[in-house]
Amino acid sequence: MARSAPSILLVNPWIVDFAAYDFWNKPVGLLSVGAALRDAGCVVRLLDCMDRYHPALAGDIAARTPAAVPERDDGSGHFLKTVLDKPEVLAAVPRRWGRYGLPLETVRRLIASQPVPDAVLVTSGMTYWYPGVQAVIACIRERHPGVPVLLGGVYATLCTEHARRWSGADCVIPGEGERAGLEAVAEITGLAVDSSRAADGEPFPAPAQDLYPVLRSASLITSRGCPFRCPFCASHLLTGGGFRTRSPESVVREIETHLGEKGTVDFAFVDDALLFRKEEHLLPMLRLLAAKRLPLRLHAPNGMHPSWIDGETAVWMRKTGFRTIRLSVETVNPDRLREMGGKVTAESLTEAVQRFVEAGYSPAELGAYAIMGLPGQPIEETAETLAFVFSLGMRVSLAAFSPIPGTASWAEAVAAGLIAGDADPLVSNHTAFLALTRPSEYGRFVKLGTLAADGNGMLKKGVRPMENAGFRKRLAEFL
Ligand code: B12
Repeated sequence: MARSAPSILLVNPWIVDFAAYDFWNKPVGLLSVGAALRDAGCVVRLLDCMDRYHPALAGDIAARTPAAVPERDDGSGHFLKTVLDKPEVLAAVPRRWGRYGLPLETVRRLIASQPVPDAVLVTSGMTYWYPGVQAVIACIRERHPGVPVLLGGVYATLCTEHARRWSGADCVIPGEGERAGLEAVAEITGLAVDSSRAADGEPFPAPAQDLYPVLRSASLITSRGCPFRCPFCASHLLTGGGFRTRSPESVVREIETHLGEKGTVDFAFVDDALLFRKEEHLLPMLRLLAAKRLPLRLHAPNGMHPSWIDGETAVWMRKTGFRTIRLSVETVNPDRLREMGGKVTAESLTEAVQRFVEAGYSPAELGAYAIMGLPGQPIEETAETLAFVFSLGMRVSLAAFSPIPGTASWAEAVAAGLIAGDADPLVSNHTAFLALTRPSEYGRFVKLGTLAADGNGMLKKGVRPMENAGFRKRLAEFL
Protein backbone atom coordinates (compact mmCIF):
# COMPACT_ATOMS: atom_id res chain seq x y z
CA MET A 1 0.00 0.00 0.00
CA ALA A 2 1.30 3.47 -0.81
CA ARG A 3 2.38 5.49 2.21
CA SER A 4 3.10 9.16 2.43
CA ALA A 5 6.56 10.67 2.88
CA PRO A 6 8.94 7.69 3.00
CA SER A 7 11.94 8.44 5.11
CA ILE A 8 15.36 7.91 3.55
CA LEU A 9 18.77 7.97 5.19
CA LEU A 10 21.67 8.92 2.91
CA VAL A 11 25.07 7.67 4.05
CA ASN A 12 28.56 8.70 2.96
CA PRO A 13 30.93 6.05 4.38
CA TRP A 14 34.37 6.48 5.87
CA ILE A 15 37.47 6.69 3.71
CA VAL A 16 39.83 3.81 4.47
CA ASP A 17 43.26 4.50 3.01
CA PHE A 18 46.91 5.33 3.72
CA ALA A 19 46.25 9.04 3.27
CA ALA A 20 43.25 11.31 2.74
CA TYR A 21 42.73 15.04 2.69
CA ASP A 22 39.53 17.04 2.60
CA PHE A 23 39.77 18.91 -0.70
CA TRP A 24 36.24 20.21 -0.15
CA ASN A 25 34.99 16.64 -0.73
CA LYS A 26 31.24 16.32 -0.62
CA PRO A 27 29.38 13.22 -1.83
CA VAL A 28 27.69 15.19 -4.60
CA GLY A 29 26.41 12.08 -6.42
CA LEU A 30 24.61 10.76 -3.34
CA LEU A 31 23.28 14.24 -2.63
CA SER A 32 21.93 14.56 -6.19
CA VAL A 33 20.08 11.30 -5.70
CA GLY A 34 18.87 12.76 -2.38
CA ALA A 35 17.62 15.88 -4.17
CA ALA A 36 15.72 13.74 -6.68
CA LEU A 37 14.14 11.74 -3.84
CA ARG A 38 13.16 14.89 -2.01
CA ASP A 39 11.59 16.26 -5.18
CA ALA A 40 9.60 13.02 -5.39
CA GLY A 41 8.23 13.53 -1.89
CA CYS A 42 10.63 11.67 0.43
CA VAL A 43 11.92 12.95 3.76
CA VAL A 44 15.68 12.78 3.38
CA ARG A 45 18.34 12.77 6.11
CA LEU A 46 22.12 12.61 5.83
CA LEU A 47 24.87 10.86 7.72
CA ASP A 48 28.24 11.90 6.31
CA CYS A 49 31.05 10.06 8.09
CA MET A 50 33.47 12.54 6.47
CA ASP A 51 31.82 15.72 7.75
CA ARG A 52 34.58 17.56 9.62
CA TYR A 53 32.06 20.15 10.77
CA HIS A 54 29.45 17.77 12.13
CA PRO A 55 27.82 19.27 15.25
CA ALA A 56 28.46 15.95 17.03
CA LEU A 57 32.09 17.04 17.04
CA ALA A 58 31.32 20.46 18.52
CA GLY A 59 34.12 21.48 20.79
CA ASP A 60 36.11 18.43 19.79
CA ILE A 61 38.46 20.09 17.35
CA ALA A 62 40.82 17.10 17.58
CA ALA A 63 38.17 15.00 15.87
CA ARG A 64 37.89 17.51 13.06
CA THR A 65 41.52 18.20 12.32
CA PRO A 66 44.45 16.47 14.02
CA ALA A 67 45.79 18.80 16.71
CA ALA A 68 49.28 18.95 15.21
CA VAL A 69 48.00 20.44 11.95
CA PRO A 70 46.69 23.99 11.91
CA GLU A 71 43.23 24.52 10.46
CA ARG A 72 43.36 26.16 7.02
CA ASP A 73 41.23 29.17 6.25
CA ASP A 74 39.80 27.90 2.95
CA GLY A 75 37.62 25.04 4.22
CA SER A 76 40.03 22.28 3.17
CA GLY A 77 41.82 20.30 5.84
CA HIS A 78 42.99 17.05 7.36
CA PHE A 79 40.63 14.35 8.57
CA LEU A 80 40.97 12.58 11.86
CA LYS A 81 42.70 9.23 11.26
CA THR A 82 42.12 6.10 13.31
CA VAL A 83 44.94 3.67 12.55
CA LEU A 84 43.75 0.15 11.71
CA ASP A 85 45.55 -3.13 11.14
CA LYS A 86 46.46 -3.50 7.50
CA PRO A 87 44.65 -6.22 5.58
CA GLU A 88 46.92 -9.11 4.57
CA VAL A 89 47.13 -8.01 0.89
CA LEU A 90 48.57 -4.65 1.98
CA ALA A 91 51.06 -6.05 4.49
CA ALA A 92 54.05 -5.16 2.29
CA VAL A 93 53.07 -1.48 1.96
CA PRO A 94 55.28 0.49 4.37
CA ARG A 95 52.61 3.00 5.41
CA ARG A 96 50.02 3.20 8.17
CA TRP A 97 46.52 2.36 7.02
CA GLY A 98 43.45 3.72 8.70
CA ARG A 99 39.92 4.96 8.82
CA TYR A 100 39.37 8.67 8.20
CA GLY A 101 36.42 10.68 9.45
CA LEU A 102 34.03 10.62 12.39
CA PRO A 103 34.93 8.24 15.22
CA LEU A 104 33.19 4.84 15.05
CA GLU A 105 31.28 5.45 18.28
CA THR A 106 30.00 8.81 17.03
CA VAL A 107 28.66 7.17 13.88
CA ARG A 108 26.99 4.41 15.92
CA ARG A 109 25.41 7.04 18.15
CA LEU A 110 24.21 9.08 15.17
CA ILE A 111 22.61 6.02 13.55
CA ALA A 112 20.87 5.15 16.83
CA SER A 113 19.56 8.68 17.27
CA GLN A 114 17.86 8.83 13.84
CA PRO A 115 14.24 7.75 13.32
CA VAL A 116 14.12 4.31 11.70
CA PRO A 117 14.27 5.00 7.94
CA ASP A 118 12.33 3.13 5.24
CA ALA A 119 15.53 2.66 3.24
CA VAL A 120 19.22 3.53 3.56
CA LEU A 121 21.13 4.75 0.49
CA VAL A 122 24.88 4.35 0.79
CA THR A 123 27.38 5.82 -1.67
CA SER A 124 30.91 4.69 -2.45
CA GLY A 125 33.98 6.64 -3.53
CA MET A 126 37.22 5.08 -4.74
CA THR A 127 36.95 1.38 -5.56
CA TYR A 128 39.61 0.61 -2.93
CA TRP A 129 37.70 2.38 -0.15
CA TYR A 130 35.22 -0.50 0.04
CA PRO A 131 36.19 -1.49 3.62
CA GLY A 132 34.64 1.82 4.74
CA VAL A 133 31.46 0.87 2.88
CA GLN A 134 31.38 -2.56 4.53
CA ALA A 135 31.99 -1.06 7.96
CA VAL A 136 29.23 1.54 7.76
CA ILE A 137 26.74 -0.97 6.35
CA ALA A 138 27.59 -3.28 9.26
CA CYS A 139 26.82 -0.41 11.69
CA ILE A 140 23.48 0.23 10.00
CA ARG A 141 22.57 -3.48 10.09
CA GLU A 142 23.47 -3.68 13.78
CA ARG A 143 20.92 -0.99 14.60
CA HIS A 144 18.28 -1.43 11.87
CA PRO A 145 18.45 -5.09 10.81
CA GLY A 146 15.23 -5.03 8.77
CA VAL A 147 15.83 -1.84 6.79
CA PRO A 148 16.84 -2.28 3.11
CA VAL A 149 20.29 -0.94 2.25
CA LEU A 150 20.97 0.20 -1.34
CA LEU A 151 24.50 0.88 -2.55
CA GLY A 152 25.61 3.05 -5.48
CA GLY A 153 28.60 5.20 -6.45
CA VAL A 154 32.04 4.70 -8.00
CA TYR A 155 32.90 1.36 -6.33
CA ALA A 156 29.38 0.02 -6.96
CA THR A 157 29.66 0.98 -10.63
CA LEU A 158 33.23 -0.15 -11.39
CA CYS A 159 33.28 -3.27 -9.17
CA THR A 160 29.61 -4.24 -9.24
CA GLU A 161 30.11 -7.98 -8.74
CA HIS A 162 32.60 -7.46 -5.92
CA ALA A 163 30.15 -5.07 -4.26
CA ARG A 164 27.25 -7.54 -4.62
CA ARG A 165 29.34 -10.21 -2.96
CA TRP A 166 31.16 -8.27 -0.25
CA SER A 167 29.53 -4.94 0.61
CA GLY A 168 26.68 -6.28 2.71
CA ALA A 169 24.11 -4.17 0.83
CA ASP A 170 20.76 -5.68 -0.19
CA CYS A 171 20.91 -4.11 -3.60
CA VAL A 172 23.83 -2.72 -5.63
CA ILE A 173 22.86 -0.13 -8.24
CA PRO A 174 25.58 0.77 -10.73
CA GLY A 175 25.61 3.97 -12.80
CA GLU A 176 23.89 7.29 -12.39
CA GLY A 177 21.38 7.06 -9.61
CA GLU A 178 18.74 9.78 -9.87
CA ARG A 179 16.37 7.56 -11.82
CA ALA A 180 17.53 4.06 -10.80
CA GLY A 181 17.75 5.02 -7.11
CA LEU A 182 14.30 6.55 -7.22
CA GLU A 183 12.82 3.49 -8.88
CA ALA A 184 14.40 1.18 -6.32
CA VAL A 185 13.13 3.31 -3.45
CA ALA A 186 9.68 3.45 -5.06
CA GLU A 187 9.60 -0.32 -5.21
CA ILE A 188 10.62 -0.69 -1.58
CA THR A 189 8.40 1.99 -0.12
CA GLY A 190 5.44 1.96 -2.49
CA LEU A 191 6.11 5.62 -3.28
CA ALA A 192 4.50 6.71 -6.52
CA VAL A 193 7.22 8.52 -8.46
CA ASP A 194 7.64 10.08 -11.80
CA SER A 195 11.28 9.18 -12.29
CA SER A 196 11.45 10.82 -15.71
CA ARG A 197 11.02 14.24 -14.16
CA ALA A 198 14.13 16.38 -14.48
CA ALA A 199 14.24 19.20 -11.95
CA ASP A 200 13.20 22.46 -13.68
CA GLY A 201 14.54 21.43 -17.07
CA GLU A 202 18.06 20.81 -15.77
CA PRO A 203 19.83 17.57 -16.83
CA PHE A 204 20.47 16.65 -13.18
CA PRO A 205 19.57 18.25 -9.86
CA ALA A 206 21.79 20.36 -7.64
CA PRO A 207 23.10 18.16 -4.80
CA ALA A 208 21.15 18.57 -1.55
CA GLN A 209 24.05 20.13 0.36
CA ASP A 210 21.57 22.07 2.49
CA LEU A 211 21.33 18.80 4.48
CA TYR A 212 24.60 19.74 6.20
CA PRO A 213 23.93 21.53 9.49
CA VAL A 214 27.17 23.46 8.92
CA LEU A 215 28.25 23.94 5.31
CA ARG A 216 31.77 25.26 5.75
CA SER A 217 32.47 24.59 2.06
CA ALA A 218 30.42 23.21 -0.81
CA SER A 219 31.16 21.25 -4.00
CA LEU A 220 29.73 22.39 -7.29
CA ILE A 221 29.10 20.00 -10.13
CA THR A 222 28.01 22.05 -13.11
CA SER A 223 28.50 19.42 -15.83
CA ARG A 224 28.79 15.67 -16.18
CA GLY A 225 30.91 13.76 -18.63
CA CYS A 226 34.18 14.36 -20.41
CA PRO A 227 34.96 14.53 -24.14
CA PHE A 228 38.28 12.71 -23.70
CA ARG A 229 38.94 9.00 -23.36
CA CYS A 230 42.25 8.96 -21.50
CA PRO A 231 43.31 5.34 -21.03
CA PHE A 232 43.77 5.64 -17.25
CA CYS A 233 40.47 7.40 -16.49
CA ALA A 234 37.08 5.89 -15.67
CA SER A 235 34.98 9.00 -16.18
CA HIS A 236 33.23 7.63 -19.30
CA LEU A 237 32.25 4.48 -17.38
CA LEU A 238 30.71 6.52 -14.58
CA THR A 239 28.85 9.21 -16.44
CA GLY A 240 26.66 7.81 -19.20
CA GLY A 241 24.82 10.04 -21.60
CA GLY A 242 27.57 12.28 -22.98
CA PHE A 243 28.52 15.76 -21.86
CA ARG A 244 25.71 17.63 -20.11
CA THR A 245 25.67 21.00 -18.42
CA ARG A 246 23.44 22.70 -15.89
CA SER A 247 22.35 26.20 -16.78
CA PRO A 248 24.61 29.00 -15.51
CA GLU A 249 21.57 30.50 -13.74
CA SER A 250 20.89 27.37 -11.68
CA VAL A 251 24.54 27.13 -10.57
CA VAL A 252 24.62 30.79 -9.55
CA ARG A 253 21.32 30.32 -7.69
CA GLU A 254 22.83 27.35 -5.84
CA ILE A 255 25.84 29.44 -4.79
CA GLU A 256 23.65 32.33 -3.61
CA THR A 257 21.42 29.97 -1.64
CA HIS A 258 24.31 28.40 0.29
CA LEU A 259 25.95 31.79 0.84
CA GLY A 260 22.66 33.29 2.07
CA GLU A 261 21.47 30.38 4.22
CA LYS A 262 24.71 28.91 5.54
CA GLY A 263 27.26 31.67 4.96
CA THR A 264 29.31 29.36 2.71
CA VAL A 265 32.04 31.21 0.81
CA ASP A 266 34.34 28.34 -0.28
CA PHE A 267 33.05 26.47 -3.33
CA ALA A 268 34.94 23.76 -5.22
CA PHE A 269 34.14 22.82 -8.81
CA VAL A 270 34.40 19.05 -9.23
CA ASP A 271 33.48 18.79 -12.93
CA ASP A 272 35.46 16.35 -15.05
CA ALA A 273 35.95 18.92 -17.82
CA LEU A 274 35.09 22.33 -16.40
CA LEU A 275 36.45 24.20 -19.42
CA PHE A 276 34.82 22.13 -22.16
CA ARG A 277 32.54 24.35 -24.30
CA LYS A 278 33.40 27.20 -21.99
CA GLU A 279 31.88 29.82 -24.29
CA GLU A 280 28.45 28.33 -23.63
CA HIS A 281 29.01 27.18 -20.08
CA LEU A 282 31.78 28.36 -17.75
CA LEU A 283 32.22 31.88 -19.15
CA PRO A 284 28.52 32.85 -19.02
CA MET A 285 28.41 31.39 -15.51
CA LEU A 286 31.42 33.43 -14.38
CA ARG A 287 30.09 36.64 -15.96
CA LEU A 288 26.81 36.18 -14.14
CA LEU A 289 28.67 35.52 -10.91
CA ALA A 290 31.00 38.50 -11.34
CA ALA A 291 28.01 40.82 -11.81
CA LYS A 292 26.72 39.74 -8.37
CA ARG A 293 30.00 40.70 -6.67
CA LEU A 294 29.72 37.91 -4.12
CA PRO A 295 32.49 37.45 -1.52
CA LEU A 296 33.53 33.97 -2.75
CA ARG A 297 36.63 31.81 -2.73
CA LEU A 298 36.42 29.37 -5.63
CA HIS A 299 38.49 26.25 -6.07
CA ALA A 300 39.24 23.95 -9.01
CA PRO A 301 40.95 20.94 -7.34
CA ASN A 302 40.52 18.69 -10.40
CA GLY A 303 43.17 19.20 -13.07
CA MET A 304 42.00 21.61 -15.76
CA HIS A 305 43.09 21.29 -19.35
CA PRO A 306 45.85 23.93 -19.91
CA SER A 307 45.23 24.47 -23.62
CA TRP A 308 41.67 25.59 -22.86
CA ILE A 309 42.93 28.48 -20.74
CA ASP A 310 42.88 31.69 -22.71
CA GLY A 311 43.20 35.31 -21.58
CA GLU A 312 39.46 35.77 -21.18
CA THR A 313 39.02 32.65 -19.04
CA ALA A 314 41.92 33.60 -16.77
CA VAL A 315 40.53 37.13 -16.30
CA TRP A 316 37.03 35.91 -15.38
CA MET A 317 38.45 33.32 -13.01
CA ARG A 318 40.40 36.07 -11.29
CA LYS A 319 37.38 38.38 -11.13
CA THR A 320 35.12 35.75 -9.57
CA GLY A 321 37.59 34.76 -6.85
CA PHE A 322 39.27 31.52 -7.95
CA ARG A 323 41.91 30.68 -5.33
CA THR A 324 42.79 27.07 -6.11
CA ILE A 325 43.82 26.45 -9.69
CA ARG A 326 45.16 23.06 -10.68
CA LEU A 327 46.21 22.24 -14.22
CA SER A 328 46.95 18.80 -15.64
CA VAL A 329 50.41 18.38 -17.10
CA GLU A 330 50.82 14.62 -16.43
CA THR A 331 54.39 14.45 -17.81
CA VAL A 332 56.84 16.33 -20.03
CA ASN A 333 57.59 13.24 -22.09
CA PRO A 334 55.95 13.94 -25.50
CA ASP A 335 55.76 10.25 -26.49
CA ARG A 336 53.92 9.34 -23.34
CA LEU A 337 51.64 12.36 -23.68
CA ARG A 338 50.70 11.09 -27.11
CA GLU A 339 50.05 7.59 -25.70
CA MET A 340 47.80 9.13 -23.06
CA GLY A 341 45.61 10.82 -25.64
CA GLY A 342 47.77 13.78 -26.70
CA LYS A 343 45.61 16.44 -25.11
CA VAL A 344 48.29 18.22 -23.08
CA THR A 345 51.70 19.57 -24.04
CA ALA A 346 54.40 21.21 -21.96
CA GLU A 347 54.03 24.35 -24.13
CA SER A 348 50.33 24.60 -23.37
CA LEU A 349 51.14 24.64 -19.66
CA THR A 350 53.67 27.46 -20.16
CA GLU A 351 51.09 29.47 -22.06
CA ALA A 352 48.35 28.85 -19.51
CA VAL A 353 50.64 30.12 -16.74
CA GLN A 354 51.31 33.27 -18.79
CA ARG A 355 47.58 33.90 -19.19
CA PHE A 356 47.04 33.54 -15.44
CA VAL A 357 49.97 35.85 -14.67
CA GLU A 358 48.56 38.48 -17.05
CA ALA A 359 45.24 38.15 -15.19
CA GLY A 360 46.96 38.98 -11.88
CA TYR A 361 47.95 35.60 -10.39
CA SER A 362 51.45 34.83 -9.24
CA PRO A 363 52.72 31.50 -10.64
CA ALA A 364 53.13 30.22 -7.06
CA GLU A 365 49.34 30.39 -6.65
CA LEU A 366 48.94 27.85 -9.46
CA GLY A 367 49.46 24.10 -9.25
CA ALA A 368 50.08 21.30 -11.74
CA TYR A 369 49.36 17.59 -11.48
CA ALA A 370 52.18 15.31 -12.57
CA ILE A 371 51.76 11.58 -12.77
CA MET A 372 54.22 9.06 -11.37
CA GLY A 373 54.57 5.32 -11.47
CA LEU A 374 52.89 4.60 -14.79
CA PRO A 375 53.93 1.14 -15.96
CA GLY A 376 57.27 1.59 -17.71
CA GLN A 377 57.59 5.23 -16.64
CA PRO A 378 61.00 5.85 -15.07
CA ILE A 379 61.25 7.98 -11.95
CA GLU A 380 63.60 10.32 -13.88
CA GLU A 381 60.69 11.32 -16.11
CA THR A 382 58.63 12.43 -13.12
CA ALA A 383 61.67 14.31 -11.76
CA GLU A 384 62.03 16.10 -15.11
CA THR A 385 58.35 17.02 -15.01
CA LEU A 386 58.82 18.34 -11.49
CA ALA A 387 61.81 20.43 -12.64
CA PHE A 388 59.77 21.82 -15.54
CA VAL A 389 56.79 22.76 -13.37
CA PHE A 390 59.02 24.37 -10.74
CA SER A 391 60.92 26.26 -13.45
CA LEU A 392 57.60 27.94 -14.28
CA GLY A 393 57.37 29.00 -10.64
CA MET A 394 54.24 26.95 -9.98
CA ARG A 395 53.52 24.24 -7.41
CA VAL A 396 53.36 20.56 -8.20
CA SER A 397 51.13 17.74 -6.96
CA LEU A 398 52.37 14.26 -7.69
CA ALA A 399 49.57 11.80 -8.45
CA ALA A 400 50.53 8.13 -8.25
CA PHE A 401 49.12 6.03 -11.06
CA SER A 402 46.81 3.19 -10.17
CA PRO A 403 44.82 1.11 -12.63
CA ILE A 404 41.03 1.44 -12.46
CA PRO A 405 38.84 -1.57 -13.34
CA GLY A 406 37.25 -1.28 -16.77
CA THR A 407 39.82 1.15 -18.22
CA ALA A 408 42.38 0.49 -20.98
CA SER A 409 45.20 0.96 -18.43
CA TRP A 410 43.66 -1.78 -16.28
CA ALA A 411 43.69 -4.22 -19.21
CA GLU A 412 47.32 -3.30 -19.94
CA ALA A 413 48.35 -3.73 -16.30
CA VAL A 414 46.67 -7.15 -16.22
CA ALA A 415 48.35 -8.16 -19.51
CA ALA A 416 51.72 -7.02 -18.13
CA GLY A 417 51.20 -9.17 -15.02
CA LEU A 418 51.18 -6.13 -12.71
CA ILE A 419 47.78 -6.95 -11.26
CA ALA A 420 45.49 -9.98 -11.43
CA GLY A 421 42.26 -9.55 -13.40
CA ASP A 422 40.30 -10.58 -10.32
CA ALA A 423 42.54 -8.79 -7.80
CA ASP A 424 41.20 -7.44 -4.53
CA PRO A 425 40.47 -3.74 -5.32
CA LEU A 426 42.64 -2.88 -2.31
CA VAL A 427 45.84 -3.60 -4.24
CA SER A 428 44.90 -0.96 -6.81
CA ASN A 429 45.05 1.74 -4.14
CA HIS A 430 47.42 4.32 -5.61
CA THR A 431 49.84 4.13 -2.69
CA ALA A 432 49.68 0.35 -2.58
CA PHE A 433 50.05 -0.17 -6.32
CA LEU A 434 53.27 1.83 -6.41
CA ALA A 435 54.70 0.08 -3.35
CA LEU A 436 53.68 -3.38 -4.54
CA THR A 437 54.70 -3.11 -8.18
CA ARG A 438 57.87 -1.01 -7.76
CA PRO A 439 59.10 -2.17 -4.32
CA SER A 440 62.81 -1.53 -4.95
CA GLU A 441 62.13 2.04 -6.09
CA TYR A 442 59.40 2.87 -3.60
CA GLY A 443 61.79 4.65 -1.21
CA ARG A 444 62.97 6.91 -4.04
CA PHE A 445 59.38 7.74 -5.01
CA VAL A 446 58.72 8.76 -1.40
CA LYS A 447 61.89 10.91 -1.46
CA LEU A 448 60.74 12.57 -4.68
CA GLY A 449 57.39 13.26 -3.01
CA THR A 450 59.19 14.95 -0.10
CA LEU A 451 61.23 17.00 -2.54
CA ALA A 452 58.04 18.14 -4.30
CA ALA A 453 56.53 19.14 -0.94
CA ASP A 454 59.71 21.04 -0.01
CA GLY A 455 59.67 22.86 -3.36
CA ASN A 456 56.03 23.83 -2.80
CA GLY A 457 56.98 25.08 0.68
CA MET A 458 59.75 27.25 -0.80
CA LEU A 459 57.32 28.77 -3.30
CA LYS A 460 55.00 29.69 -0.46
CA LYS A 461 57.87 31.66 1.07
CA GLY A 462 58.57 33.39 -2.23
CA VAL A 463 61.64 31.30 -3.18
CA ARG A 464 61.78 29.62 -6.59
CA PRO A 465 63.08 26.07 -6.07
CA MET A 466 64.94 25.93 -9.38
CA GLU A 467 66.86 29.08 -8.45
CA ASN A 468 68.05 27.45 -5.24
CA ALA A 469 71.33 25.51 -5.53
CA GLY A 470 70.52 23.14 -2.64
CA PHE A 471 67.20 22.19 -4.19
CA ARG A 472 68.70 21.70 -7.65
CA LYS A 473 71.34 19.42 -6.14
CA ARG A 474 68.71 17.26 -4.44
CA LEU A 475 66.71 17.08 -7.66
CA ALA A 476 69.82 16.19 -9.68
CA GLU A 477 70.00 12.89 -7.76
CA PHE A 478 66.90 11.83 -9.69
CA LEU A 479 67.81 13.06 -13.15
C1 B12 B 1 35.76 15.25 -7.96
C2 B12 B 1 36.76 14.11 -7.99
C3 B12 B 1 37.82 14.16 -7.09
C4 B12 B 1 37.97 15.27 -6.06
C5 B12 B 1 37.12 14.92 -4.81
C6 B12 B 1 36.27 16.07 -4.42
C7 B12 B 1 34.88 15.65 -4.06
N1 B12 B 1 34.02 16.58 -4.02
O1 B12 B 1 34.59 14.50 -3.84
C8 B12 B 1 39.49 15.23 -5.76
C9 B12 B 1 40.19 16.24 -6.66
C10 B12 B 1 39.91 15.50 -4.33
C11 B12 B 1 39.83 13.81 -6.22
C12 B12 B 1 40.97 13.16 -5.84
C13 B12 B 1 41.34 11.90 -6.27
N2 B12 B 1 40.71 11.15 -7.19
CO1 B12 B 1 39.01 11.65 -7.95
N3 B12 B 1 37.49 12.08 -8.94
C14 B12 B 1 36.64 13.05 -8.92
C15 B12 B 1 35.62 12.92 -10.08
C16 B12 B 1 36.11 13.82 -11.22
C17 B12 B 1 34.19 13.25 -9.82
C18 B12 B 1 33.51 12.53 -8.67
C19 B12 B 1 32.16 13.09 -8.57
O2 B12 B 1 31.88 13.89 -7.70
N4 B12 B 1 31.31 12.73 -9.54
C20 B12 B 1 30.01 13.29 -9.73
C21 B12 B 1 28.91 12.50 -9.11
C22 B12 B 1 27.58 13.10 -9.56
O3 B12 B 1 28.97 11.18 -9.51
P1 B12 B 1 28.97 9.95 -8.48
O4 B12 B 1 29.54 10.30 -7.19
O5 B12 B 1 29.54 8.79 -9.19
O6 B12 B 1 27.41 9.71 -8.24
C23 B12 B 1 26.50 9.24 -9.22
C24 B12 B 1 26.41 7.71 -9.29
O7 B12 B 1 27.58 7.05 -8.90
C25 B12 B 1 25.23 7.39 -8.45
N5 B12 B 1 25.35 7.20 -7.02
C26 B12 B 1 26.24 7.68 -6.14
N6 B12 B 1 25.96 7.26 -4.90
C27 B12 B 1 24.85 6.52 -4.97
C28 B12 B 1 24.14 5.83 -4.00
C29 B12 B 1 23.00 5.10 -4.38
C30 B12 B 1 22.25 4.34 -3.37
C31 B12 B 1 22.59 5.06 -5.74
C32 B12 B 1 21.39 4.28 -6.16
C33 B12 B 1 23.33 5.74 -6.71
C34 B12 B 1 24.44 6.47 -6.32
O8 B12 B 1 24.38 8.47 -8.69
C35 B12 B 1 25.13 9.67 -8.76
C36 B12 B 1 24.43 10.66 -9.63
O9 B12 B 1 24.12 10.13 -10.88
C37 B12 B 1 35.76 11.40 -10.44
C38 B12 B 1 35.46 11.07 -11.89
C39 B12 B 1 33.98 10.87 -12.11
N7 B12 B 1 33.47 11.38 -13.18
O10 B12 B 1 33.28 10.27 -11.31
C40 B12 B 1 37.20 11.12 -10.03
C41 B12 B 1 37.61 9.72 -9.51
C42 B12 B 1 36.55 9.24 -8.54
N8 B12 B 1 38.86 9.98 -8.79
C43 B12 B 1 39.74 9.05 -8.99
C44 B12 B 1 41.06 9.09 -8.47
C45 B12 B 1 42.02 8.00 -8.94
C46 B12 B 1 41.47 10.08 -7.57
C47 B12 B 1 42.85 10.16 -6.88
C48 B12 B 1 43.31 8.87 -6.27
C49 B12 B 1 43.86 10.72 -7.86
C50 B12 B 1 45.30 10.62 -7.35
N9 B12 B 1 46.06 9.67 -7.88
O11 B12 B 1 45.70 11.38 -6.53
C51 B12 B 1 42.59 11.23 -5.78
C52 B12 B 1 42.38 10.54 -4.43
C53 B12 B 1 41.86 11.43 -3.36
C54 B12 B 1 41.97 10.90 -1.99
N10 B12 B 1 42.77 9.91 -1.65
O12 B12 B 1 41.30 11.43 -1.16
C55 B12 B 1 39.18 7.93 -9.84
C56 B12 B 1 38.67 6.72 -9.03
C57 B12 B 1 39.61 5.54 -9.02
C58 B12 B 1 39.09 4.38 -8.31
N11 B12 B 1 39.89 3.35 -8.29
O13 B12 B 1 38.02 4.34 -7.78
C59 B12 B 1 38.06 8.66 -10.61
C60 B12 B 1 36.93 7.75 -11.07
C61 B12 B 1 38.71 9.40 -11.81
C62 B12 B 1 39.50 8.51 -12.74
N12 B12 B 1 40.76 8.70 -12.81
O14 B12 B 1 38.94 7.68 -13.39
N13 B12 B 1 38.89 13.31 -7.03
